[in-house]
Amino acid sequence: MTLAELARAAEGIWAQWAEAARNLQSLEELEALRVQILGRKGRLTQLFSALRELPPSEKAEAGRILNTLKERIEAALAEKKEALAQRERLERLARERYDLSLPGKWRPLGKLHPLTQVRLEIEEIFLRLGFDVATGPEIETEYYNFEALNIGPDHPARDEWDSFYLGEGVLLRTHTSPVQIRVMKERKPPVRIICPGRCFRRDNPDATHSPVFHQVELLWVEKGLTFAHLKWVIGEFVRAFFGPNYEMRFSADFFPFTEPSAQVHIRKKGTEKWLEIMGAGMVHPRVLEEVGYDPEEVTGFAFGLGIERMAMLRYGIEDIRLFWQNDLRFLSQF
Ligand code: FA5
Repeated sequence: MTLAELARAAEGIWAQWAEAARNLQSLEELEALRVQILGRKGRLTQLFSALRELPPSEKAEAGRILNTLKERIEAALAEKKEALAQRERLERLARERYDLSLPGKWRPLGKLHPLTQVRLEIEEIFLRLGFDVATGPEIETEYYNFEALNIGPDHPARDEWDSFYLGEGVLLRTHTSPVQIRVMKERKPPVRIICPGRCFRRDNPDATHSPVFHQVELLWVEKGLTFAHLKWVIGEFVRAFFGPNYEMRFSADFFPFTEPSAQVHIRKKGTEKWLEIMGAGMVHPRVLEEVGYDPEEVTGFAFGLGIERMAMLRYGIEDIRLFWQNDLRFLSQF
């Protein structure tokens, strides 16, 4: 081969590259072309082998031609490679594009039952006032549910029709007051507790009565407590729970385990109707004696409020049965 032939062959290779490069569609095709020209048996590689046949005087010039060609082709290859890669990237992005107009998947979010929310809120208010939360069993004995609370055997509340009896002397507790007795028997004064829990009565279900309902009991026993302390605690609680737009009123009531006893009513300022929210009173001396406290030493007060009643007042719910129907249209509003 002569130098002139070699130079022509080199031009032919460039022409082949330029022609093929115009029609390249993919990185695979580009790689195949690279192998054809620069591979171990490629056209340019073979031309480098042909150098040997040239006379020494022409070798330098021939080498320069071939190296220049090799550099041009390599540079052009790299440029083409980048262009093809970019095109493929854009095509893939177009194919995999997210459709932002598609509606999202709706997953319903669980929430606490409104009665649980109200209970937790009541607990929080009393924890801030320095009360502990105590609990007791839902299955009680007549002793804790009635006797220790000064409710004699002939008291109407002991009638079978009011309570669910499970056996002789054993019943579902009708109020949370038995927890008072259990706690006082275990601790020495001062005692400052609240006891939230479920209660059971043979009440016919109607808009304001359910055979299963919840109460929060409060008990504070310490030296020197008076009815004024009771009023202060209840006032603080009503303000914290209902806000400043409600006012409260006490009226006389009777419970065998408190003396004196009171009912607490509240109403929205500017409205007519008072609603009873709890029974309350100073712990009866006989109850204090029953648990081993000295009524000359310490006094105490207690109240029991209905959680359903509080929730109904707060949210304007007219029928207590809504709490138990598990209708999501109702529950999801809270
Ligand atoms: C009691 O149960 C007393 N243990 C409260 C008490 C505690 C007084 C400590 C003094 C000292 P009463 O039966 O009134 O009292 O019930 C208290 C509250 O429980 C009522 O105001 C009412 O909100 C709620 N309640 C009673 N029965 C039902 C019922 N069937 N359904 C829903 N709530 C009820």
